[in-house]
Amino acid sequence: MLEKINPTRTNSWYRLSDHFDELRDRSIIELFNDRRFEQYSLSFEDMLFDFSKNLVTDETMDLLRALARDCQLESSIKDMFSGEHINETEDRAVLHTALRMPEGSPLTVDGEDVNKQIWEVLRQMEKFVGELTSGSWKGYNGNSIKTVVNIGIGGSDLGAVMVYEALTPYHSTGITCQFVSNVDGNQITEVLNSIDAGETLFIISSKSFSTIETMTNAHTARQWLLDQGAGEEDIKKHFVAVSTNEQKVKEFGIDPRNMFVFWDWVGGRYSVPSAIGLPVMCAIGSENFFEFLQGLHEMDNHFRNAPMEKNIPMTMALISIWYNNFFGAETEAIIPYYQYLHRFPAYFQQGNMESNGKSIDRAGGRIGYQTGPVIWGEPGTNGQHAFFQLIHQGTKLIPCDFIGFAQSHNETGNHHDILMANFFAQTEALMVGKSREEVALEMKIAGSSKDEIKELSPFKEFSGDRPTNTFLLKKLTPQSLGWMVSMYEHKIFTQGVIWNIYSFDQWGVELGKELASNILKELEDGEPTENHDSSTKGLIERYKSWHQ
Ligand code: G6Q
Repeated sequence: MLEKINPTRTNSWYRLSDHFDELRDRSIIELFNDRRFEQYSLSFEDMLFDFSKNLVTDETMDLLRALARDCQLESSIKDMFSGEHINETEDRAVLHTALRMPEGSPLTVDGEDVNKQIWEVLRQMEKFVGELTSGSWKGYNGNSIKTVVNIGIGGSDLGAVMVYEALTPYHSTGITCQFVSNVDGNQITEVLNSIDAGETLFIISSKSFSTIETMTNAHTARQWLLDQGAGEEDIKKHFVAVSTNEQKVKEFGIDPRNMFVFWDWVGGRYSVPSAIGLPVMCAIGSENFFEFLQGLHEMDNHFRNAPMEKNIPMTMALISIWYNNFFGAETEAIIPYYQYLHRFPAYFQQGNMESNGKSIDRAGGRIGYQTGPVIWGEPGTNGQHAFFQLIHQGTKLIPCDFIGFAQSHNETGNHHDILMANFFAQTEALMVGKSREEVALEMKIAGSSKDEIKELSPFKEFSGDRPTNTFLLKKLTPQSLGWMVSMYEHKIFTQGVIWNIYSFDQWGVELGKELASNILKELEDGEPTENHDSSTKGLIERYKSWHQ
C-alpha cells in the first residue's frame, strides 16, 4: 500500500525551500559551462533527453531525489508493478504495465495469471484484424471491410486517436479509421455521411458499456445500419465491442465472441495498449502494434530499474515538481515538432490532469500545496505563430517540453531542416532571451533613430530564463512512440506518489456522468424546471423555448 506522507513535512522539502531561496534569482544561462549538456542530459536507446535548460543545479537534483526517497517512491513502484491495490478508493490494482509484458512472462494478480489473459486477447485481436485485412470478414452485402469507426469517449477514445494519428506512416492494412466520441450529433452525422455501410465495421469501446455518449452514438450507428438495408441478423457482422461488461455487450446485440475484453485494473486513460487499441491494430497491423507494446515495455523496465540519477521519467517528474511547487508554475506545455503527434498533448492532458488533478490526500485530508498542473500544447511550428508570445514575454512561467525527431517520414525538400531549426532556436531563445542593449544595437544597425530605440526597445526585449526540456529522438516509430507514452505515464505516477494523492481514480469524471441525467429528464418531459438556481433554471427555460 502506498504510504501517506505529506511531502511538505519532509526534511528534503524544507531543504528544497531554502535552496529555492538561494537559486530563485539566478539565471539558467549562468549555470552553463562546457560540461552542462553532458551532465544534464540522459539517453535511452535512440532518445536523448536534455534537461540542461532548467534552473537546476546538482544540489537541486540531489534534494529532489531525496524528496522522492522520503516519499517512498521506490517501494511505490514495486507495489504498482506487482499488482498491489494501489488504486485504493476503487480497491483495484493498477496494471497497465502488465499489458505490454512479453508473452510468457507470468504475473499472478489476485490469483489469476494476467499475462495469459492479456495475450489471449491480443491474439484474438490479431486473428480478427487478419480476417478484416484478408477480406474474409464480410459485411451484410458481401463486401469486405474498408473502414473502422471507433465509438468511445475519454480513455476509450483519446489514446486510440493519438496513436492512430501518430503512426499514420505505418498505416499498412488498407483499413482507415474514423473516431466518434462526442454526443453532439453533428460528429456522428458527418462520419455516417462519409462512409459506406456495407464496408464499415463499428467498434464500440467502453469499459463500462454504459457511458451515455458512447451508447447514444452506438445506438444511432446501429439504427443507421438498419436504415441502410442491413437486417438485425447483420448487426454481428458490423459491430464488435471492447469492454469489461459482457452482460451489457450482449444486451446491445453484439455476439460475445466478437467482444474483446480488458480488466478493471486497466484505467481508461492508460488503456491504449489493451483491446482499446483495436482500431490502431486494424490500421497498422499486429506486428507494428506489438512493436508499440515492446517500446512501452522497454521504458517500463527503464523506469523500474534505472537508478534515480539516470531515470528519465523520474527526472521529468522532479523538475516539474520544482517549478510547480516552488516557483508556482501553474501550467506545462507539451510541444511536439512533428505533425503526426498533433494529438499527443491532448492525450497527456487527460493522462495528467485526470490522474493528478486532486486536492484530497491519501489520508483523506485537504491538500495545502499544489498538485497537478494544467497541461496543454499544440505542434510546432504552429504554436510559434499563436501562443508562444506569452511563453516568451508573458508574466507567467511555463515550463515546456519540446519533442523533435532527427529523421522525418517525409523530408519534402528542406522542410524538416526548417522545422528543426525552429525547434532548436526556440529553446535557445527561451533560455537566453535578448537584452535591452542587444535590441538597441540591432535597431541601431537597422537604422533606427535614438528616439525610436528608446521608445521601442522595452517591447522588443526578452527576459529569457524560460525553462525547457528537449526530447530529441532519431525517428518516430511504433517502438519510440511506446517509449514516450510510457515515459509520460511514469512521470505522472512519480508525481502522484510524491504529492500523496491517488492518481488512478477519477471521481470528477464520474460526477459528470451523473449530473446531466436529471436535467435530461426535464428537457424531454416538457415540465416546468424546478430545483435549480435561477441561472440554471433561466438557461434551461430559454433552451426549451428555442428548441421547439
Ligand atoms: C479515463 C476515464 C474516462 C473514461 C471515459 C469512458 O481514465 O475514466 O475518460 O475512459 O469516461 O468510460 P467508458 O470506457 O466506461 O465508456
